[in-house]
Amino acid sequence: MKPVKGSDLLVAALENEGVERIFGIPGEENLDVVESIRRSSIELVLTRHEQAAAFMAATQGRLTGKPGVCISTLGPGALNLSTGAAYALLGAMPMIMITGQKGVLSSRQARFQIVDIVAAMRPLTKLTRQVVSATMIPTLVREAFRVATEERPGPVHLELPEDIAAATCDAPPLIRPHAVELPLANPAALDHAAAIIMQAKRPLLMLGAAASRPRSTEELARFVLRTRIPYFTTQMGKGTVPGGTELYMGTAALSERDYVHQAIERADLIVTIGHDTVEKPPFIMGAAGPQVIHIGYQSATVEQVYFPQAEVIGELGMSLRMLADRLEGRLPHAQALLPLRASILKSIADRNDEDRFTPQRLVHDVREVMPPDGILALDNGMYKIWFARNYRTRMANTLLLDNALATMGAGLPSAIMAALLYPQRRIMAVCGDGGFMMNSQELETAVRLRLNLVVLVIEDRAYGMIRWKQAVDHFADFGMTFDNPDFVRYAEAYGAHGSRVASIGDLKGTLERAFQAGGVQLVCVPIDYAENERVLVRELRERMPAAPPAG
Ligand SMILES: Cc1ncc(C[n+]2csc(CCOP(=O)(O)OP(=O)(O)O)c2C)c(N)n1
Ligand SMILES: [Mg+2]
Repeated sequence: MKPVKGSDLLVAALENEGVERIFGIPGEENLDVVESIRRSSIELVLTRHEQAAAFMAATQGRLTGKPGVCISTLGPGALNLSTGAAYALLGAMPMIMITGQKGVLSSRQARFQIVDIVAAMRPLTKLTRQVVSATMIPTLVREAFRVATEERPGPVHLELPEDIAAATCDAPPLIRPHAVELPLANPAALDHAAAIIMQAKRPLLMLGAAASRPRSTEELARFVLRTRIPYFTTQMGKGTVPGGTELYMGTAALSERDYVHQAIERADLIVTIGHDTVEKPPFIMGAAGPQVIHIGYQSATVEQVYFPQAEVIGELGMSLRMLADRLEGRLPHAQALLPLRASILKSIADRNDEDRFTPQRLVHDVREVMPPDGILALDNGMYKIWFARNYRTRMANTLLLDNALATMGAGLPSAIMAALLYPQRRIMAVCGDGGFMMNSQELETAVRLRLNLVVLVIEDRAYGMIRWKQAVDHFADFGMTFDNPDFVRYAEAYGAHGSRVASIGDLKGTLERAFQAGGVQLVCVPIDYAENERVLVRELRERMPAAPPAG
């Protein structure tokens, strides 16, 4: 048998898993792996910060269901992956992180740069392992991909010390991946849920984060269309019912009081599909009702605000088909809450055509330049609530937002990933001036990769979201404002194109021209956040909770 090097085995095992790209920044401990990548079919995508590499890899997992892979050096580089690990863990995105380490068989540099990364990754991953022999690499890589992909998906970390990467061994066989079908829901659970749903007088469906998994969206939409029960979505469940727009009641971007809660408050039964309680609660369950049925890949975690009375657990798509078989044509009250739809959607869209830089107008104009399959990748800031609430989606995963870790800095890297995966689709990153600057160096990556990408930077010269919360809680306006670079010249310095929107009437045209011109285009737009207070505080406070329904 021909001896093979550990790093070659690693890369062969990654190719065996169908990996096409690895994102990251190598260090000297990864140089064997870099050399093995050079001689492989895998592309090494260099980033300008490891955090961005992890956001990209996680987003690949989110969009395709197949783990994205990122790589870093030991200590400092590996620690820079940690926010990305948490992003993937909370967001249920399959991802593999490979980090280097000093040799483990001898110690010629004492403790220089050594941090116990396997331990640091423990609370941030589903699995974290040090590779201690080259022979084990095929097994560990297959296991890493199995664990990362399995419901609930998430990040896995492998640490490859440099001497193990350089060591040779008799080539152990690679383990071929195979498809694993998930178990279907138990017929008794389906019968029980069907009985409850048939008795409901005012049922409502809710589509949650797990409904956005690429594997489940088709059957899920069919379930909605067959039962014809109106639905709302969580922030991360948007777009999961293509063709079901006439049953869409809204998105729960706030936990209570928003217009969509008019329907939620009146419902006597909410059937949640794929809800993951990492999301900010879309509604607050209370002792008085409504009843909740949880349908998911996994049973519901019990929370103070979420404790479903019945559950249907199993592969979502097929389980929903079997449930629809029991329900179709037997739901006389399915549409009881539908009459509320028009007024809810009208209230949400209120003032979206005013000639001011309001968040509503911004969302409206962005929607107009995005085709149905265009992807928006949001960073975290005040505008996220407005996009979650007001941006209408027709397809799953066309509004990528993070309502789980809710970290700043992921908007641009996740948009870069989407642009790499779908070069034919329109991709836009939407960032605040705070969040954009947390990973703005990745403009260089986007330009180097020759991507077509629009980056919309919303400028209020402040950490607007926190400033708003400060005001809502009656604190003094303090400590939240800053100055910005000239974003147009900043973009140009990277070799990107920059433009500034001077009047709201120019926003749509500027975005349209940016897409048509191609390349990396930064568009800077001011915002008037006075609407936060007017709508999200005063207007919604005045909206009385629904009176208890008669009968
Ligand atoms: C990494 C990280 N740091 C801090 C926060 C807390 N935080 C949430 S939103 C926000 C302000 C965002 O400012 P900006 O990106 O300018 O958006 P804006 O709200 O002003 O539109 C902050 C500081 C966070 N979510 N993530
Ligand atoms: Mg800001």
